[in-house]
Amino acid sequence: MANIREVIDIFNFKGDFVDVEEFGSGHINKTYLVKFNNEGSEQRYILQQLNDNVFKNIEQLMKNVFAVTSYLRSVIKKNGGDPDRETLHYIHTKDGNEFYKSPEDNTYYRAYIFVRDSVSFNTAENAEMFKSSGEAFGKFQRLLSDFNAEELTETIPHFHDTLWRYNNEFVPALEKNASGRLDTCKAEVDFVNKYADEMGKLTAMTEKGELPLRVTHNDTKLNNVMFDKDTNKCVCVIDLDTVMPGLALYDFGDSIRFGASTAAEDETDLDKVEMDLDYFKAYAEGFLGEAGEYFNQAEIDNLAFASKLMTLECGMRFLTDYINGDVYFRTEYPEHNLDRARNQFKLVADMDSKMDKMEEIIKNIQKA
Ligand code: ADP
Ligand code: GN1
Ligand code: MG
Repeated sequence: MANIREVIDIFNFKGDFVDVEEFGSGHINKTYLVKFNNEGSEQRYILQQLNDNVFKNIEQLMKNVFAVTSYLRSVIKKNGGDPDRETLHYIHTKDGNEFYKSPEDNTYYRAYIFVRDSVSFNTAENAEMFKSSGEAFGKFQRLLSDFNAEELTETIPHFHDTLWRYNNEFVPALEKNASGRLDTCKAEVDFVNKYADEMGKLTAMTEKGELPLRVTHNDTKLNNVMFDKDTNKCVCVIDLDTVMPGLALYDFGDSIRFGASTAAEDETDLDKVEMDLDYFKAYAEGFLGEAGEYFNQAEIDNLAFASKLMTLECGMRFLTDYINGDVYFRTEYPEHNLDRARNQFKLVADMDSKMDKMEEIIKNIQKA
């Protein structure tokens, strides 16, 4: 890793450097909070070392995020919003580049302004707050509805193609057993195998033209949206690395997976892990209130199923990474990925038992 102070000097931050610390709880990039003093007032920035094991083409990824943020800025401005606060504002390097590649070790860095007076959360404090995140991700999708998807490169191909991940990542991981851990997670592997028949449902419907491809965020967990620190209303959707053509259902489902759970994603007391139907309802109201008018009936009918599928997929990805020896997600201890997988599978089982109720909730929102 390059020296972080030297990296900070590469970017066009304003004022005098004060402090830098590691920040946030993302599983992919390495994030720093950087403080500057600009003529007596504190200016905060976010500096990130990009994960080039996960993102194979950083140049294209940065083109994507710049294309999306500059489009969003112009739409937000046209609608009378505040583009400086409602979308990410990237800081170029002093040489005018969009990112910095360290010649020492080929690591990649980028920077943006810390969204003013905002905070992110790993759990929503109440249903109202979670509803606000539904509005934010629904609005994000609505604002991008006329964005030309052909401008975007797929940063991670097959990102939410659950069956593809099963056949091309999960099954090969079992065969290779690179970490030698397979013996320790037999029950979890059986759990995934039991669901193999359901994994291809949404991709098959997409191929048949029943579900339209849209420009979607694809990583809609609660800590990828910033809330106003005083009002607890969402101000800005962040973490745009996976904005690609996808299904509205992926964005909905992934939010439910993370934010409608009664516990954190890595809670090990599984009795605490459940799908909260009030949170499910609140998010659905927020999301559909903003973007629902664009959705066809097949999309609406699969919102509950997609929540389960995204949870299953994420659990399968954690388990795959555990078996591969923790090479993808950041982990804090050796069994972290296994604990995350168990947690997600508990949630899948709970969603299965609540599927009728979840579908009923969606029907009632549609009727209202
Ligand atoms: P990762 O891909 O690792 O999840 P993120 O882009 O989501 O990285 O950033 C990690 C965390 O850093 C976020 O959850 C959020 O708390 C914080 N963060 C990122 N960008 C900003 C920003 N522009 N303003 C304020 N906080 C930010
Ligand atoms: C990762 O980057 P972050 O922490 O917001 C992952 C998501 C997973 C999520 C699970 C690029 O999201 O797909 O759903 O962890 N992002 C990538 O918490 O793989
Ligand atoms: Mg993130």
